[in-house]
Amino acid sequence: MPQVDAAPYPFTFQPEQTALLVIDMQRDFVEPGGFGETLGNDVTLLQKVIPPLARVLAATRTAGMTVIHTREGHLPDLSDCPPAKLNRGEPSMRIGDPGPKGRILIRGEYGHDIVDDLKPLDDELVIDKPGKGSFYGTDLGEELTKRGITSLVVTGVTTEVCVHTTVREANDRGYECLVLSDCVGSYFAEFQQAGLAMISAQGGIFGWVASSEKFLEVI
Ligand code: C5J
Repeated sequence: MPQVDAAPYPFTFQPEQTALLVIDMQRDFVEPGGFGETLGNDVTLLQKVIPPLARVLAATRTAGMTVIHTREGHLPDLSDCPPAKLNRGEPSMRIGDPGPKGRILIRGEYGHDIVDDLKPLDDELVIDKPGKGSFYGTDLGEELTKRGITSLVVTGVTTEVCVHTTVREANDRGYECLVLSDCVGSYFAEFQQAGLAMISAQGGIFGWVASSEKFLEVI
């Protein structure tokens, strides 16, 4: 069985029972004019995730592993967006407002879609989620069960929000999660560091952490 040099100890996995999960690599989070920027963030900080993640994506496809993408966003009538989320943070523009890349965080808009360098293939599953976690309000759990997936290699943005929420949800559902440290990104350096440390602390309380280089060595 392949074994990745990871913290807090090596991560072993069966490639056919493992999926690469690419979380929310949407223009709305990583490019100017989207949701991330409306909350006051420097979105260019997330762009360094794209090259290593593109290498991992290519390698997992070549290895024949399952690849699943997620997108955070809402229906055009906002019926799946709780007022608490809509109003939080006094943003410069709200979810659903028209922005330079279309309506902010709305399904079907240009800004809501995944960046060109990480574009899903036609046969790859794309999960649209209304919340921060990838399991909440989606059929991700059923889709993983259908495919016999028991382990997840987790990538995407942002480390302390959607990546963390998803890893916690997955951990409670019994999945083994490996988070690739250079393939997840935060708008805050201190949250990136603490977010990764929290996953592998206490003997791997939520899962494992390794660099993409260590993962690529074994697939
Ligand atoms: C946020 C996400 N940060 N994908 N979403 O609101 O992490």
